[in-house]
Formats: sequence, structure tokens, C-alpha cells
Amino acid sequence: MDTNQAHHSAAHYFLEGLTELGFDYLFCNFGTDHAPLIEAMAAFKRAGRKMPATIVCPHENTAVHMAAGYAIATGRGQGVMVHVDAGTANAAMALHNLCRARIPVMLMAGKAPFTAHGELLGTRDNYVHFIQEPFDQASVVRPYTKWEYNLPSGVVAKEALRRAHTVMESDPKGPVYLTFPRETLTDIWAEGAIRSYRAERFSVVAARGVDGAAIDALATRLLAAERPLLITAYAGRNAATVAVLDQLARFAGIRVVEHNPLYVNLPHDSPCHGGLMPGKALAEADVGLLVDVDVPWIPSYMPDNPETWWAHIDVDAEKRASPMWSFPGHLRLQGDSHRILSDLLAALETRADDCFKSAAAARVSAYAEEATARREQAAKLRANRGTPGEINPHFLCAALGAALDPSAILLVEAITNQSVVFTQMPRTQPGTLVGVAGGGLGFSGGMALGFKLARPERTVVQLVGDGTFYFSNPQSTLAVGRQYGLPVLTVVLDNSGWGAVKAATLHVYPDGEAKSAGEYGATLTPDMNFAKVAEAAGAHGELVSDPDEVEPAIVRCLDALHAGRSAILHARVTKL
Ligand SMILES: Cc1ncc(C[n+]2csc(CCOP(=O)(O)OP(=O)(O)O)c2C)c(N)n1
Ligand SMILES: [Mg+2]
Repeated sequence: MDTNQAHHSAAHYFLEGLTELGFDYLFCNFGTDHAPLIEAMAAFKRAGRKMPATIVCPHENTAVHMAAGYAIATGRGQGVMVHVDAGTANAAMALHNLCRARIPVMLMAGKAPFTAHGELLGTRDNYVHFIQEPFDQASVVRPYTKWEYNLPSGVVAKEALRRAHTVMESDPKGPVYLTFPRETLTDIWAEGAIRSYRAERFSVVAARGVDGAAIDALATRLLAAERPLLITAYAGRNAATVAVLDQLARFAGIRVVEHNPLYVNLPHDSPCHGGLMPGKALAEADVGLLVDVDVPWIPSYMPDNPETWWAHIDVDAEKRASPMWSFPGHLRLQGDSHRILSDLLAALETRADDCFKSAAAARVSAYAEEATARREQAAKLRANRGTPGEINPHFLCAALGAALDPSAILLVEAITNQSVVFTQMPRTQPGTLVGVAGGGLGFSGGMALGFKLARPERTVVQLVGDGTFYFSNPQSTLAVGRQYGLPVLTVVLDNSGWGAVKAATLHVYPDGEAKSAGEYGATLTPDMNFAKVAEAAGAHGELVSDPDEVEPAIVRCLDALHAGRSAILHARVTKL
């Protein structure tokens, strides 16, 4: 050993590497595998050295989704530490959600020690070390990761971390998975043996614009279009794109439909906003633009027009994570929609004549009239407050929307009431809404905490069904909210079970046995009191059954938030 040099464990360099990546946080659910890292963290703390702050999460679902919320809010992926194969399995569903939403996260897990007789520091010294070694640990999350690696030696710890980071932050972004056996982290290395991998030398691949010929071809189509339609779901992940999309739609008279929106893509009060269902517009469109969207319509019951000419602009036009992808594109452009739509707008502004401009303006006026009709319909729907025991969710969401600041951030996982939330709580500011990308229920609780961590000045609201409330591990999210001072409001739209499961059965078998029996396997016990779950964590809880109780309960919940306490509003709404 060269005694002229300082020597440290690989865990020490690993922690240095994580700091060099610029991580603000590590969302952690630790186990025996992390002993060398926990030891290194204590040494860093004693020495006053910079390192990412740790947020300890009682459940991995919270940790991964919290990292996701923070990444959406800041544009920067973070690290998550989980325990060997077991923690990876618990994190897998969240990784599915992040993969589908293209959110970067570095999931890190230990592997069982590989020595059994004390050969190396960190050797197997516990029952679990003998049973936590599957043949292929990474296979648990492989379908949901862009990259995976097992750290072969501490000497390459920083190189592996940089590589993981470059991949996760390259467009289209997504989860990566890194594992490390315990003895690899306890191994001692001289400082001189460890290289640094600075960000400026290892840049990420960023989606960019496309060549002028493609923009011109697209502009030519739009200049000749009479019924143009644009469908999007996640263009608004970049807040700046929202204004560009609005300008483009207004200039070219394009109807914009948000199908299953993941973000605010167009201010909901834009005259060009065509609602959430492409429906009639899809059948009529002569020129269509798919912009950052995974599922623009449901082909089995929303027939598109085979004559429509489609352009597809997407950070992930290839849809590499989807074995089948069923949507047309005469011109497919993979790139940055902000840049591409800006260039398209500039081209149209240069080439449009007065005839085009007046036709486009006439279309915008027609869209505005339709939007006014939709708003009137929404007002009618919320005028019915419901009955005691069955509050109308339209009324409840409208009351909540009226009580919230336009800058409040909504995490919407309301399932069969998803469209009710969108109808009654229109958002006008970019970045104030997150919807469902993946199919794994229970993202919104952890994500709400991640948003609150990144944007402490904002009101953060999680809207969930009763089934989804359970999936979101509320005890874990409440505990984190309490421990780290992150108050969020959870609104549970309790229709006494899984409305979506009942609806799906009826959709496939409209007159079947299940319907005759009234049996859908979808009822959850109707007598839970989630307000008490809040109280168990020192949060504020409200259980409301009567429409008259709704508005005062919302006020009390928001008061609690402002006083620094989380709140749960458990509302018994129209039953499934
Ligand atoms: C982790 C997970 N488990 C199960 C499902 C299947 N699933 C989809 S919707 C749904 C019901 C959700 O119930 P709730 O949140 O009460 O909403 P509702 O349908 O009643 O509006 C279920 C169980 C899923 N998508 N994800
Ligand atoms: Mg329900």
C-alpha cells in the first residue's frame, strides 16, 4: 500500500461520484447491502463534506416516485437506493411508470455479498445474504430500464456512475439500474487510482431540431389544410413548449386535443383547446400532427380517417419500448418538439398569405364557440351537488379548483374520475398538472412529495380514487411528509371500489353474467375512514359524505397545509 496517498473504501469514491453527478438527493430504502455507504456517509458528514442529502422512505414506491416528481419539477434525475432483489422488486412497478413517462432516475441496489467465509470485509454475515441472490437480479426491472450494470470494482465506480447518468439524461430519458456487491464497496483504493469523470467531458444526447426541408414539407401541408388537428400528451413536459404550441395553433387554426395528457400542453382556456377526445375531429382531419404522444386515440372505437396525412413529431418517435405501435406517420420526426414547432411556426409566418390567415382565424373562432359550449356543459354538471353519501365529483372538483391558486400543482390519478378533474379543474399555467403515463397505480403520492421538495412555495395536491389511495402507500408518503416537512393535500374520490374494473367488464361483456349478477369483484369495504390514516401521522383528516360539508372541509385542509401539515380529504362520491 502506498502510504503517501490517502486510501478510502470504494463506497467513499462512490459517494464522491454521486456528488460529482450533481445529485441533490438520494431517495433511500436501505438494507444490509448499504453498510459501506452508510459508513461513508457518516464520515462525509463528520468531515463536513458535500454529498447528496438522503431522504429515507419507508417504501420503495415512495422513493422512486418522489425522485420522479423532483425530476419533473427540476428537469434533473436523481438517485434512488434500494435493497438487493427485494427492494428492486418493490421498486419495479414505479420503474414501469418512470419508463413510460421517460423520467430519468438512477436506481441503485446492492447485491448479496459473494464471499461466505470472511475472506473480505463485508462478507456474508446474515441469513438474508444466502437467500437474496437470484440468478439475474437485473431481470426484475430490465423491461423498464435503458441501461444496467453491475459494478465490477470500486476503481471504476465514478466511471460507471457517469455512464449511468449520461444514459439516463439522454433523450429520450429514462431509468437506469446499477448494482454493487457489498465487498466491492468495502474494498480499499488509493486516491490516485480513482479518476474523475466531469460532466463537461461526458455530455448527454439532447433531442434537437430537424432540417429545414422537413419543416418546409410540413408547413406546405399545413398551409393547404382545411381541418388540421394536433394531438399531444407530453409536449408540455417542457414548460416553454406550451406557449409555442398555443401560438402555432392560433396562427394556423389548428384544433389541439390532449389525449390522456401527462402535463399541461396547451393552456386549458386557449380557444384552440379541443378537449380530451379526438372523436369527430379525428374522422374529419385532413392534416394531423401527433406531437409527443404515446396513445393518440383508441383505434378500436375511435376510427381515424385513412385519408388524413399525418406528421409525427416526438422525442421518441421510434417508440422503442413498445413492441407494437399502431399509429400512422407519413413524416416522422424524432427530436425536440419545442424547437421543431418553433421552426414550423416561423416557416408558416413567412409563407402564410391573407387567405390562409383569415381561414385560420375563422377556424379558431369556431373552436372557441365549441369550447364555450363545453364550459357551459361543465357548469351544468357541477350544479348538481349530489346527495348525502354520494357527493357529485364534478361539484367537489369544481369547489376544490375554485379554492386553489392557479399555480397549485395537481397530481391526477383519479381513474374513472380523471376526466371530471380535467373538466372541472382547468389549468392555465404550464407545469401545474401531472397525469398518468404508466399503468402502475400509486404514483401520485410519492410524486407529490417530490414536487413539494422541489417547489416548497407551491400548493401540491394529489387526487386519487379510493383504490389508488391504497396503491400509493399512504402511510409511507405521510411519514415522509412529516419527517421532511413536506405538506401535501390528498383528495380521495371514494366511489367504494374499483370503478374501472367494473367499467372494463361491462365494456367487454355489456350484457354478460357479471352484469346480471351485479358482481364485478370491484367492491372495497365501504366503511374505511382515511381521515384517521391522516391523523395517525399527525396530519389533518376530513371525511365528508354530505355535499354541504365539502367547501368548509376544503378550507380546513388548505389551512392545515399552510400551517405545514399534510391533509387528507376523504370524500364519499357517486358510487361505482
Ligand atoms: C398496480 C396496479 N394494480 C392494479 C391495476 C388495475 N386497475 C386499474 S384501474 C383500477 C381501479 C382503481 O380504483 P380507484 O382508484 O378507486 O378508481 P376508480 O376506478 O374507482 O375510479 C385497478 C385495480 C393497476 N392499473 N395497477
Ligand atoms: Mg374507486
